[in-house]
Amino acid sequence: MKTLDIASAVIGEGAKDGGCKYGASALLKSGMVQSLARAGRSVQTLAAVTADPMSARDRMDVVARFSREHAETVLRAVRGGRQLLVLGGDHSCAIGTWSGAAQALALKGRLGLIWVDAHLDAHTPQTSESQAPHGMPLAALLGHGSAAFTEIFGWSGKLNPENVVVIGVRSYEPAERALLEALGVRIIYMEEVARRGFAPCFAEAKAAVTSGCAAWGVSFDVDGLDPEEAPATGTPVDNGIPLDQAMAALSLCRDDPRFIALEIAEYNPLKDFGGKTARAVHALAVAGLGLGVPVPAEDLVS
Ligand code: NNH
Ligand code: MN
Ligand code: MN
Ligand code: MN
Repeated sequence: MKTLDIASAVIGEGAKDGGCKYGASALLKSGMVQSLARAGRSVQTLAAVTADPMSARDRMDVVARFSREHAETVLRAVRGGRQLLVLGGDHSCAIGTWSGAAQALALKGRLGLIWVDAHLDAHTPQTSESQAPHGMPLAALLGHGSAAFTEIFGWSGKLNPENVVVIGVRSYEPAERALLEALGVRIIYMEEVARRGFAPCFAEAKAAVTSGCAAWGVSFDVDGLDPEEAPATGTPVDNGIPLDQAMAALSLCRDDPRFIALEIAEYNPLKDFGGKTARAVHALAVAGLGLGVPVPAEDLVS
Protein backbone atom coordinates (compact mmCIF):
# COMPACT_ATOMS: atom_id res chain seq x y z
CA MET A 1 0.00 0.00 0.00
CA LYS A 2 1.22 3.49 -0.85
CA THR A 3 2.22 5.94 1.85
CA LEU A 4 -0.39 8.62 2.37
CA ASP A 5 0.79 12.23 2.36
CA ILE A 6 -1.35 14.92 3.98
CA ALA A 7 -0.99 18.33 2.35
CA SER A 8 -2.32 21.33 4.30
CA ALA A 9 -3.70 24.05 2.05
CA VAL A 10 -3.78 27.02 4.41
CA ILE A 11 -5.89 29.48 2.48
CA GLY A 12 -9.10 31.37 3.23
CA GLU A 13 -8.39 34.36 1.00
CA GLY A 14 -10.31 32.76 -1.87
CA ALA A 15 -13.63 33.02 0.01
CA LYS A 16 -15.67 35.80 1.54
CA ASP A 17 -15.62 34.03 4.91
CA GLY A 18 -11.93 33.38 5.53
CA GLY A 19 -12.41 30.88 8.38
CA CYS A 20 -11.48 27.91 6.17
CA LYS A 21 -7.88 29.07 6.45
CA TYR A 22 -7.79 27.29 9.80
CA GLY A 23 -9.42 24.10 8.50
CA ALA A 24 -6.34 21.99 7.87
CA SER A 25 -4.64 22.73 11.18
CA ALA A 26 -7.87 22.10 13.11
CA LEU A 27 -8.35 18.76 11.34
CA LEU A 28 -4.80 17.72 12.16
CA LYS A 29 -5.25 18.81 15.80
CA SER A 30 -8.45 16.81 16.04
CA GLY A 31 -6.47 13.69 15.13
CA MET A 32 -6.73 13.18 11.37
CA VAL A 33 -3.40 11.32 11.27
CA GLN A 34 -4.59 9.00 14.06
CA SER A 35 -7.96 8.40 12.36
CA LEU A 36 -6.18 7.32 9.19
CA ALA A 37 -3.58 5.30 11.09
CA ARG A 38 -6.38 3.40 12.86
CA ALA A 39 -7.78 2.75 9.40
CA GLY A 40 -4.52 1.07 8.47
CA ARG A 41 -2.66 3.84 6.65
CA SER A 42 0.87 5.00 7.25
CA VAL A 43 0.68 8.74 7.04
CA GLN A 44 3.22 11.48 6.47
CA THR A 45 2.28 15.13 7.10
CA LEU A 46 3.82 17.56 4.62
CA ALA A 47 4.90 21.08 5.48
CA ALA A 48 1.85 23.34 5.18
CA VAL A 49 1.61 25.80 2.30
CA THR A 50 0.18 29.11 3.54
CA ALA A 51 -1.35 31.92 1.51
CA ASP A 52 -0.05 35.44 2.01
CA PRO A 53 -2.41 37.76 3.90
CA MET A 54 -4.55 39.94 1.69
CA SER A 55 -3.03 43.10 3.09
CA ALA A 56 0.15 42.14 1.21
CA ARG A 57 -1.34 42.00 -2.30
CA ASP A 58 -4.43 41.74 -4.48
CA ARG A 59 -6.70 38.77 -3.84
CA MET A 60 -6.37 37.09 -7.25
CA ASP A 61 -2.62 37.42 -6.85
CA VAL A 62 -2.69 35.82 -3.39
CA VAL A 63 -4.58 32.84 -4.79
CA ALA A 64 -2.33 32.59 -7.86
CA ARG A 65 0.87 32.57 -5.81
CA PHE A 66 -0.55 30.09 -3.35
CA SER A 67 -1.72 27.85 -6.21
CA ARG A 68 1.72 27.67 -7.78
CA GLU A 69 3.39 26.72 -4.49
CA HIS A 70 0.71 24.20 -3.51
CA ALA A 71 0.83 22.67 -7.00
CA GLU A 72 4.57 21.99 -6.55
CA THR A 73 3.87 20.16 -3.27
CA VAL A 74 1.24 17.99 -4.94
CA LEU A 75 3.47 17.36 -7.95
CA ARG A 76 6.27 16.05 -5.70
CA ALA A 77 3.94 13.75 -3.77
CA VAL A 78 2.29 12.24 -6.84
CA ARG A 79 5.61 11.88 -8.69
CA GLY A 80 7.01 10.20 -5.58
CA GLY A 81 4.31 7.55 -5.88
CA ARG A 82 2.44 8.64 -2.76
CA GLN A 83 -1.33 8.96 -2.41
CA LEU A 84 -2.52 12.33 -1.20
CA LEU A 85 -5.09 13.81 1.17
CA VAL A 86 -5.37 17.56 0.66
CA LEU A 87 -6.97 19.44 3.55
CA GLY A 88 -8.32 22.89 2.73
CA GLY A 89 -8.60 25.69 2.88
CA ASP A 90 -11.27 27.30 0.81
CA HIS A 91 -11.98 25.54 -2.49
CA SER A 92 -9.62 27.77 -4.50
CA CYS A 93 -6.96 25.30 -3.28
CA ALA A 94 -8.27 22.92 -5.97
CA ILE A 95 -6.50 24.99 -8.63
CA GLY A 96 -3.12 24.00 -7.21
CA THR A 97 -4.08 20.47 -6.18
CA TRP A 98 -5.28 19.30 -9.57
CA SER A 99 -2.75 21.33 -11.57
CA GLY A 100 -0.02 19.55 -9.63
CA ALA A 101 -1.66 16.16 -10.15
CA ALA A 102 -2.15 16.79 -13.88
CA GLN A 103 1.46 17.90 -14.24
CA ALA A 104 2.67 14.76 -12.49
CA LEU A 105 0.72 12.67 -14.99
CA ALA A 106 1.38 14.79 -18.06
CA LEU A 107 3.24 12.14 -20.05
CA LYS A 108 1.33 9.15 -18.67
CA GLY A 109 -2.15 10.32 -19.61
CA ARG A 110 -5.18 12.23 -18.46
CA LEU A 111 -6.53 13.01 -15.04
CA GLY A 112 -10.18 12.28 -14.15
CA LEU A 113 -11.95 14.23 -11.41
CA ILE A 114 -15.19 13.94 -9.45
CA TRP A 115 -16.22 17.31 -8.03
CA VAL A 116 -18.65 17.02 -5.09
CA ASP A 117 -20.17 20.40 -4.25
CA ALA A 118 -23.40 22.30 -3.65
CA HIS A 119 -21.99 24.80 -6.17
CA LEU A 120 -20.54 24.65 -9.67
CA ASP A 121 -17.34 26.63 -9.02
CA ALA A 122 -17.18 27.39 -12.73
CA HIS A 123 -17.05 31.17 -12.83
CA THR A 124 -14.49 33.30 -14.62
CA PRO A 125 -13.65 36.81 -13.41
CA GLN A 126 -15.95 38.01 -16.22
CA THR A 127 -19.01 36.13 -14.92
CA SER A 128 -18.55 36.09 -11.14
CA GLU A 129 -20.75 38.46 -9.16
CA SER A 130 -18.86 37.86 -5.93
CA GLN A 131 -15.39 37.89 -7.58
CA ALA A 132 -14.53 35.19 -5.04
CA PRO A 133 -11.80 32.88 -6.39
CA HIS A 134 -13.32 29.84 -4.63
CA GLY A 135 -16.19 30.14 -7.11
CA MET A 136 -13.73 29.73 -10.03
CA PRO A 137 -11.48 26.66 -9.60
CA LEU A 138 -13.32 24.21 -11.84
CA ALA A 139 -13.44 26.69 -14.72
CA ALA A 140 -9.73 27.36 -14.25
CA LEU A 141 -8.83 23.66 -14.35
CA LEU A 142 -10.84 23.32 -17.55
CA GLY A 143 -8.81 26.18 -19.04
CA HIS A 144 -11.20 29.12 -18.52
CA GLY A 145 -10.58 32.26 -16.52
CA SER A 146 -7.58 34.17 -15.30
CA ALA A 147 -4.31 33.07 -16.94
CA ALA A 148 -2.68 33.16 -13.50
CA PHE A 149 -5.00 30.26 -12.57
CA THR A 150 -5.13 28.37 -15.86
CA GLU A 151 -1.48 28.51 -16.93
CA ILE A 152 0.24 26.91 -13.94
CA PHE A 153 3.28 24.95 -15.22
CA GLY A 154 2.90 26.83 -18.50
CA TRP A 155 -0.05 24.92 -19.95
CA SER A 156 -3.80 25.21 -19.77
CA GLY A 157 -6.65 22.66 -19.72
CA LYS A 158 -5.54 20.44 -16.84
CA LEU A 159 -8.86 18.61 -17.05
CA ASN A 160 -10.80 17.44 -20.08
CA PRO A 161 -14.55 18.05 -19.85
CA GLU A 162 -15.37 14.40 -20.59
CA ASN A 163 -13.35 13.30 -17.57
CA VAL A 164 -15.09 15.57 -15.06
CA VAL A 165 -18.37 14.96 -13.24
CA VAL A 166 -19.90 17.42 -10.76
CA ILE A 167 -22.29 16.00 -8.12
CA GLY A 168 -24.60 17.47 -5.46
CA VAL A 169 -25.25 20.82 -7.13
CA ARG A 170 -28.11 22.97 -5.81
CA SER A 171 -26.85 26.58 -5.90
CA TYR A 172 -25.30 28.25 -8.93
CA GLU A 173 -25.45 31.22 -11.28
CA PRO A 174 -26.63 30.81 -14.90
CA ALA A 175 -23.29 31.78 -16.50
CA GLU A 176 -21.32 29.00 -14.82
CA ARG A 177 -23.92 26.42 -15.77
CA ALA A 178 -23.79 27.72 -19.35
CA LEU A 179 -20.00 27.31 -19.44
CA LEU A 180 -20.05 23.73 -18.16
CA GLU A 181 -22.92 22.82 -20.48
CA ALA A 182 -21.11 24.30 -23.47
CA LEU A 183 -18.06 22.21 -22.56
CA GLY A 184 -20.21 19.09 -22.11
CA VAL A 185 -19.39 18.47 -18.44
CA ARG A 186 -21.83 16.04 -16.81
CA ILE A 187 -23.59 17.73 -13.87
CA ILE A 188 -25.58 15.59 -11.43
CA TYR A 189 -27.87 18.03 -9.63
CA MET A 190 -29.10 17.38 -6.11
CA GLU A 191 -32.59 16.39 -7.34
CA GLU A 192 -31.03 13.48 -9.19
CA VAL A 193 -28.92 12.53 -6.15
CA ALA A 194 -32.06 12.59 -3.97
CA ARG A 195 -33.89 10.38 -6.46
CA ARG A 196 -31.17 7.82 -7.19
CA GLY A 197 -29.00 7.99 -4.04
CA PHE A 198 -25.52 9.45 -3.90
CA ALA A 199 -23.56 6.19 -4.18
CA PRO A 200 -25.11 5.15 -7.52
CA CYS A 201 -24.44 8.65 -8.89
CA PHE A 202 -20.87 8.48 -7.64
CA ALA A 203 -20.38 5.05 -9.21
CA GLU A 204 -21.57 6.45 -12.55
CA ALA A 205 -19.19 9.39 -12.15
CA LYS A 206 -16.31 7.06 -11.32
CA ALA A 207 -16.90 5.09 -14.50
CA ALA A 208 -16.92 8.31 -16.54
CA VAL A 209 -13.83 9.90 -15.03
CA THR A 210 -11.74 6.75 -15.02
CA SER A 211 -12.43 5.77 -18.61
CA GLY A 212 -9.35 6.53 -20.65
CA CYS A 213 -7.58 8.20 -17.72
CA ALA A 214 -4.23 7.37 -16.16
CA ALA A 215 -5.42 8.43 -12.71
CA TRP A 216 -8.33 10.07 -10.95
CA GLY A 217 -9.23 11.97 -7.82
CA VAL A 218 -12.08 13.50 -5.84
CA SER A 219 -12.47 17.12 -4.81
CA PHE A 220 -15.01 17.19 -1.99
CA ASP A 221 -16.45 20.54 -0.90
CA VAL A 222 -17.86 20.06 2.62
CA ASP A 223 -20.88 22.17 1.63
CA GLY A 224 -21.93 19.30 -0.64
CA LEU A 225 -23.02 17.48 2.52
CA ASP A 226 -26.31 18.22 4.25
CA PRO A 227 -25.72 21.18 6.60
CA GLU A 228 -27.56 19.34 9.37
CA GLU A 229 -24.64 16.90 9.41
CA ALA A 230 -21.86 19.28 8.39
CA PRO A 231 -22.82 22.83 9.37
CA ALA A 232 -19.29 24.24 9.75
CA THR A 233 -18.68 25.44 6.21
CA GLY A 234 -18.50 28.88 4.61
CA THR A 235 -21.63 28.71 2.46
CA PRO A 236 -24.01 25.95 3.65
CA VAL A 237 -26.93 25.08 1.36
CA ASP A 238 -29.93 23.08 2.62
CA ASN A 239 -30.89 19.60 1.51
CA GLY A 240 -27.48 18.19 0.73
CA ILE A 241 -25.86 14.79 0.54
CA PRO A 242 -26.43 12.55 3.59
CA LEU A 243 -23.13 11.72 5.32
CA ASP A 244 -23.71 7.96 5.36
CA GLN A 245 -24.29 7.97 1.60
CA ALA A 246 -21.16 10.05 1.07
CA MET A 247 -19.14 7.55 3.11
CA ALA A 248 -20.52 4.61 1.19
CA ALA A 249 -19.72 6.31 -2.10
CA LEU A 250 -16.19 7.33 -1.13
CA SER A 251 -15.41 3.76 -0.20
CA LEU A 252 -15.51 3.15 -3.98
CA CYS A 253 -12.17 5.01 -4.13
CA ARG A 254 -10.42 2.37 -2.03
CA ASP A 255 -8.31 -0.31 -3.55
CA ASP A 256 -8.08 1.50 -6.87
CA PRO A 257 -4.39 2.06 -7.56
CA ARG A 258 -5.31 4.84 -9.97
CA PHE A 259 -7.01 6.85 -7.19
CA ILE A 260 -4.30 9.39 -6.46
CA ALA A 261 -5.85 12.10 -4.31
CA LEU A 262 -8.77 13.13 -2.14
CA GLU A 263 -9.22 16.82 -1.43
CA ILE A 264 -11.59 18.06 1.28
CA ALA A 265 -12.19 21.81 1.23
CA GLU A 266 -14.33 24.54 2.82
CA TYR A 267 -14.29 23.18 6.39
CA ASN A 268 -14.49 26.17 8.76
CA PRO A 269 -13.47 25.19 12.30
CA LEU A 270 -14.50 28.61 13.65
CA LYS A 271 -18.12 27.50 13.14
CA ASP A 272 -17.63 23.95 14.40
CA PHE A 273 -19.16 24.09 17.87
CA GLY A 274 -18.82 20.62 19.36
CA GLY A 275 -16.74 19.26 16.49
CA LYS A 276 -19.59 17.66 14.56
CA THR A 277 -18.29 18.73 11.18
CA ALA A 278 -14.74 17.66 12.04
CA ARG A 279 -16.14 14.18 12.73
CA ALA A 280 -17.87 14.23 9.36
CA VAL A 281 -14.64 15.21 7.60
CA HIS A 282 -12.67 12.48 9.38
CA ALA A 283 -15.34 10.02 8.32
CA LEU A 284 -15.06 11.08 4.68
CA ALA A 285 -11.27 10.80 4.71
CA VAL A 286 -11.35 7.36 6.32
CA ALA A 287 -14.09 6.19 3.97
CA GLY A 288 -12.11 7.20 0.90
CA LEU A 289 -8.58 6.35 1.99
CA GLY A 290 -8.77 3.84 4.86
CA LEU A 291 -8.46 0.09 4.72
CA GLY A 292 -10.82 -2.44 6.25
CA VAL A 293 -14.41 -1.76 7.26
CA PRO A 294 -15.48 1.91 7.03
CA VAL A 295 -15.71 3.45 10.53
CA PRO A 296 -18.98 5.14 11.57
CA ALA A 297 -18.69 8.91 12.03
CA GLU A 298 -19.65 8.79 15.74
CA ASP A 299 -16.58 6.69 16.47
CA LEU A 300 -14.16 9.28 15.09
CA VAL A 301 -12.79 12.26 17.05
CA SER A 302 -13.74 12.77 20.70
N1 NNH B 1 -21.24 30.71 -6.83
C1 NNH B 1 -20.93 31.53 -5.70
C2 NNH B 1 -19.78 32.49 -6.00
O1 NNH B 1 -19.12 32.32 -7.00
C3 NNH B 1 -20.64 30.69 -4.46
C4 NNH B 1 -19.36 29.92 -4.44
N2 NNH B 1 -19.17 29.37 -3.13
C5 NNH B 1 -18.74 28.13 -2.87
N3 NNH B 1 -18.42 27.30 -3.87
N4 NNH B 1 -18.68 27.73 -1.71
O2 NNH B 1 -18.23 25.98 -3.66
O3 NNH B 1 -19.52 33.38 -5.24
MN1 MN C 1 -16.60 24.50 -3.95
MN1 MN D 1 -19.48 24.83 -2.45
MN1 MN E 1 -32.23 18.95 5.64
